[in-house]
Amino acid sequence: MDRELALEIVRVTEAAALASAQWMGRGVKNEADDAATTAMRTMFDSVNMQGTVVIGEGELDEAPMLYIGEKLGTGDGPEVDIAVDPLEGTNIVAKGYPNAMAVIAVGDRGTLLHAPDMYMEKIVVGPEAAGLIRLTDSIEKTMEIVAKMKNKPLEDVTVTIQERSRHRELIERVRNKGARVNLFDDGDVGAAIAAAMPQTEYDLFVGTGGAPEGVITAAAIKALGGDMQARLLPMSEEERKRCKQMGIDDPGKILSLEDLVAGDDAIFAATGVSSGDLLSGVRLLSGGIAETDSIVMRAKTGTVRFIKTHHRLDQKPHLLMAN
Ligand code: VTB
Ligand code: MG
Ligand code: MG
Repeated sequence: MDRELALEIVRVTEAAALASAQWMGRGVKNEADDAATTAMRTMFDSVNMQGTVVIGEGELDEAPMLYIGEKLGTGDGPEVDIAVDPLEGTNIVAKGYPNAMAVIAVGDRGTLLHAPDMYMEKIVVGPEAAGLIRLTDSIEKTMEIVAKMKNKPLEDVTVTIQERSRHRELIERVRNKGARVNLFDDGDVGAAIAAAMPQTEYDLFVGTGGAPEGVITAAAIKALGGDMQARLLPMSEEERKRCKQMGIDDPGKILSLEDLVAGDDAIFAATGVSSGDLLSGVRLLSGGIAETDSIVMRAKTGTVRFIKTHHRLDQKPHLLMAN
């Protein structure tokens, strides 16, 4: 993959974020998702690559664009796998809540796990505790490891968990151990990455969320030098069959960061739609100017860029499909 590809990919997440932000707080999620997906699909056409969607909006028969197997890019340039979530947090945007982003992960052909759309257990830490965490360890043991490696008392350790009834016991155990809990409603990609970044006050991410989101998250964790383990959670015979179809023979396997994203290179890009732990959302300023905050990182070099961009919306009419 060329260095330039990372910056090209940010233009794509920016376009998706700008388009979906028009739908912020309007109470309708499909329109917000469609706007993000259409803008992302349109922008991909100009990117110099031979891309194939491995994680997208669904199968060919259920999604009109960004479906699994769809070819993206100019047809020139590197052969890459693409994982997208054009609007990570559709409910969030509909309700006007924080933490929504447009996200993309790119890897060399064959490096991204073809994760089916089902639940996945995940644990994520930053570089300090890399190589030391196990999904199968108790949460108490994991917190002790993180506290020691980050050189802080256990009561200062902050654990990020999605607020769901399935996490009730987990949350209780973190509190009983004396650590702090950072709950969020939706959007576990941003929440998990924030827990692995040195610039935030969060130390550990645990819980069950989407499997596609897990693979996208892993690309970022690789670039940050953090660590992640995961396990698919098929809940039915149909979901187990789906794993087999996607080439996953043992769905119960503990997946390492390398299993999720193989090799030494991957690109992750995200643009905030509504403000969250990782990024600020799209600001619609006066005079037809919009400002976006994005993050783009590349595993090969470990470079992390925060990009603030001013957009003249009157000169980008193709991105404004909302009204
Ligand atoms: C998860 C999480 C996502 O939706 O998939 C979640 O990975 C779905 O969980 O970030 P529930 O079924 O409990 O709602 C998100 O939060 C948003 O897509
Ligand atoms: Mg989505
Ligand atoms: Mg999502």
